[in-house]
Amino acid sequence: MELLELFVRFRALTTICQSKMEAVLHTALLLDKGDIIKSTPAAHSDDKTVRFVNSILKGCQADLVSELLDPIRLLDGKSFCNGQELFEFLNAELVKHFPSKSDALLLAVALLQLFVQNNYTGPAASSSAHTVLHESNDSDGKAHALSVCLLSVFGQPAYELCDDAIYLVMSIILLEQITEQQSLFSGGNEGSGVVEIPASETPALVACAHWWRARALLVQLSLLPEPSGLQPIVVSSILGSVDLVYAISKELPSHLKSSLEKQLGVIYYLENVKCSLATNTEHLCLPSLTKVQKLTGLQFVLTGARAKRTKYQQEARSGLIILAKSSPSSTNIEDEKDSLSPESFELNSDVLLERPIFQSIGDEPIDDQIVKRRKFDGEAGLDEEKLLPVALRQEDIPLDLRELDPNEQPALTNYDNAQLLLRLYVIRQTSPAQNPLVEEELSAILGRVLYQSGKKNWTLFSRALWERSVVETTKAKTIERGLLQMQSLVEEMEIKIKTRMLPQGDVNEKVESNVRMSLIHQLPFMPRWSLDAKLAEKYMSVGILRSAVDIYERLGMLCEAALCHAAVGDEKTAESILAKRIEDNEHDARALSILGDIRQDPNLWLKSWEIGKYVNAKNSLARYYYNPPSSSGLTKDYNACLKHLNESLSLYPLAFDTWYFYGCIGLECGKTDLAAEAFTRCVSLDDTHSLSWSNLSAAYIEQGKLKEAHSCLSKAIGSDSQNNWRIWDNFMLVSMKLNMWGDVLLACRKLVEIRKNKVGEFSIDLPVVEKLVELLVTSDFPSNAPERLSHFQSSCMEFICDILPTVVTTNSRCWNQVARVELWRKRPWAALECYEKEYRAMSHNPDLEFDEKVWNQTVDACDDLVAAYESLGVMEGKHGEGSLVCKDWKYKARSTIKSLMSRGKNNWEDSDGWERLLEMRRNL
Ligand SMILES: *[C@@H]1O[C@H](CO)[C@@H](O)[C@H](O)[C@H]1NC(C)=O
Ligand SMILES: *[C@@H]1O[C@H](CO)[C@@H](O)[C@H](O)[C@H]1NC(C)=O
Ligand SMILES: *[C@@H]1O[C@H](CO)[C@@H](O)[C@H](O)[C@H]1NC(C)=O
Ligand SMILES: *[C@@H]1O[C@H](CO)[C@@H](O)[C@H](O)[C@H]1NC(C)=O
Ligand SMILES: CC(=O)N[C@H]1CO[C@H](CO)[C@@H](O)[C@@H]1O
Ligand SMILES: CC(=O)N[C@H]1CO[C@H](CO)[C@@H](O)[C@@H]1O
Repeated sequence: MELLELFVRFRALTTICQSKMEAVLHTALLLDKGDIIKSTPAAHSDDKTVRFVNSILKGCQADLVSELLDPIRLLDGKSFCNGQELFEFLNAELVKHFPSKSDALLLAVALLQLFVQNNYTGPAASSSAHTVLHESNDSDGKAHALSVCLLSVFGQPAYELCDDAIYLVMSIILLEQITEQQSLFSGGNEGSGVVEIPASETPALVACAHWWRARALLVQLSLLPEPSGLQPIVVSSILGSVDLVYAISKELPSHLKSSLEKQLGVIYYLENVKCSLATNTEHLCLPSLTKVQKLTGLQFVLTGARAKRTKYQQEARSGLIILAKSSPSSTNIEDEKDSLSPESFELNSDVLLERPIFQSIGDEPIDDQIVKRRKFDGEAGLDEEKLLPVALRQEDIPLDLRELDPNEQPALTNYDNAQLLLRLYVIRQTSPAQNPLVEEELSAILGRVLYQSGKKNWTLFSRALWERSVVETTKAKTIERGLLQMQSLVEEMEIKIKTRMLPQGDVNEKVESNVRMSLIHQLPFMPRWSLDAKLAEKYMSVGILRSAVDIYERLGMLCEAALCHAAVGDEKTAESILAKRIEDNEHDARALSILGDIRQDPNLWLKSWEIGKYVNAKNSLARYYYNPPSSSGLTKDYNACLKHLNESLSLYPLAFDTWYFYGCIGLECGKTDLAAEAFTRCVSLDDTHSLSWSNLSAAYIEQGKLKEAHSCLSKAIGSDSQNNWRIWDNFMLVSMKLNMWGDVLLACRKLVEIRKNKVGEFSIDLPVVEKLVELLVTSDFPSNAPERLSHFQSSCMEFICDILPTVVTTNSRCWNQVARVELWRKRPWAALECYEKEYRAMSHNPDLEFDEKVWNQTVDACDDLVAAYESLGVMEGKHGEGSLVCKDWKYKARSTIKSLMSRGKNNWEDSDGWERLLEMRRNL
């Protein structure tokens, strides 16, 4: 009896350990860290799971896949008519052969990693899926073609020339089974796709499977020309809540829990950013980047520096530098796989790399534009919650960073390098293209990643080199060098030659694949063909059509090749390439739609939508009906346009541009509910888009919701780095309707600031100024000013009395307002100056002698001035008791009238104005 009880207890104990052990193993796998397992005593290497996990971590996924799949001869003697058949077969067979979730998960991971190895990082495994799965020799790669079909989404074919697509399909199917989610391959794409992973109810193993599924779907997305379908939504929801981490960490043994939870948190946030980048929702990244930075303790700052760029350059120029330092505690967590460190190599190879030598740091003025772009408020200190915190002055640089040697900055941890690179991608994706200042910032980031002491990490280093050459191609001076670098990197990564630029791992293929796979799920995927495609794009951008087309044709990217021809006006060739493509593959909805774009033929778009639900076909249709070509005989059709956009958005709601267009049309045709909904979606995708905020407010104004409109406009001006005066104008009008005079004043001031250089005194909104002055002068001027002035009073005074006089010239209504405020401030001498200035400006007008209107106005101004002399002259002057504003006011008034009369004598002696001047002189 006792013995039995003991036995039961023991079993319970071991199963708990088993499940904890499993959580540890899978955490190690997610983190790509073998040492975690070694540090866990319960892990016996004879355990099957431990062995499998270890072989994936060592980069032997190809062996593992062969070991598990070779014996079952999955495709032996099988044939399939279409993708669905293949899917159903795999769906049934895989669960039959791998009923245990744990085994299934390991197989899924191995398959995914093998697919990535074969197409993204290399070197390719020696045996192909064809062999491993025992596909019959005469089937002619049918399984691959059908797999590509399955991976295609909404009419966009997945990249056809990728290797072993069936591995990815199998991996995704297994992961869908373990997580018990509806398969995205099953055709019926009902449901929202949103995945919920409550931390307490989801077993760690299942949470890991969700995580790997997100990774697998991101791989799938990287095979498509544009993000589309439910995949982005599924991935964003899996990687959308940190509960994913807690679901796993709750099962970790206590001695490892906090450290592993933190590391999982780091990769979770990194992958969250990667996901936003991949689904074009990059505006949502900043909070996650901030979290990673807090977790790893990275300190960094962008600041000015003097540097010599090449050894031939004599003088140092000012430039930008990133100072960065990893936290000492996170350096310990990360083990460096010493044995795998690449051989050291020379970075200063003349042609390819030149390392800047920094001289002084932090006392260089930073270009105004950078400061402005970052909306840095000019005050001291450092706002850390920015994509790139900027230190304007040396004293703003945190102490730790100020002490760094700029030419020998310490190695950063891999995660810190990765987060810097992700920031680079986010900045690039959210900034206007070809902006030289942005390129400078990007170069500074890349410089920091490339030039650091210590070992180089293959993934990070090759990525940084690649991005650096991409940046070089955007500058006229370095474009050729950039293209050269890109070419040689493409070659190096493609063919395994011994090279100069990239660190080489061990010659052993497995070890090398392992090194190259590290961090692959934390950085945006860069499949082999995308490097070539990028090079082609660059060739195209500098007008080297032939090279670009050659590359695209070699890559089998025929739509892109056609677009190149179309871009240089050779539509005939473009059409014939596309027509041929459609003939060969009638399911290519994207090709059909692009052909439609070239021919402006609605039927092609309709067909594209019909066969593949290709979203851009709907967008093209909408544009077409919004602005039909005159040859079509059609007129603008709002309803058709809205209907097409509605269908496009129902299918793919993450498309910012489409929502924006939808909303603008809604505003245009008076559908304000629709417009409000559309712009609300826009700002939820990018809450820094001031035009969307402004348009959303326009919809609210139409609906009479002024409060809402006002708060939208506050957001709009908060992120209006372009100084769009219309937004400020709207803000002013709405604030006025709500009697929010502080905001009215703010906007009125801003409008003058923005527009004075263009339109001078017309930047002043007179009725508003008059209203503001009215408000001001009806309050009491406090006796002991300036201390007791309210904010509104002092700001309004500053605006009217200090700013306006620098902008107004002849507008007497405006001068009157200034004078009014000066009087209110008990400064009659200053009020008198206003009339003098006004009159001086008027009387300098050369038209005075020909244009009676000008003459009349000048007489008016003279009248005002004379009246002012009369009423203000005798008041107490600025020097206090005993002094006068203008002692000889009578003399001045007379001579003013006299000089005007002498100028008008020739032309205006009989005019009414002349009479008035005589009258004035008599009255003095
Ligand atoms: C397929 O071809 C290879 C070599 O071409 C041959 O070794 C193998 O036996 C063939 N397999 C089948 C099932 O015919
Ligand atoms: C590169 O970084 C990854 C991730 O931390 C690490 O596993 C790998 O060992 C590093 N490689 C080298 C050569 O340092
Ligand atoms: C499309 O129209 C339907 C019916 O009017 C509406 O329910 C739906 O919300 C609209 N979809 C979008 C994305 O606006
Ligand atoms: C100038 O003012 C007089 C009245 O003071 C008026 O009769 C005349 O039309 C005005 N001339 C112009 C061009 O405005
Ligand atoms: C189409 C393509 O670029 N396929 C590549 C996938 O990756 C392997 C290397 O691992 C290349 O050999 C293939 O050419
Ligand atoms: C009222 C308003 O601000 N409408 C704007 C909405 O956005 C479009 C496109 O940017 C502008 O042209 C409209 O003026």
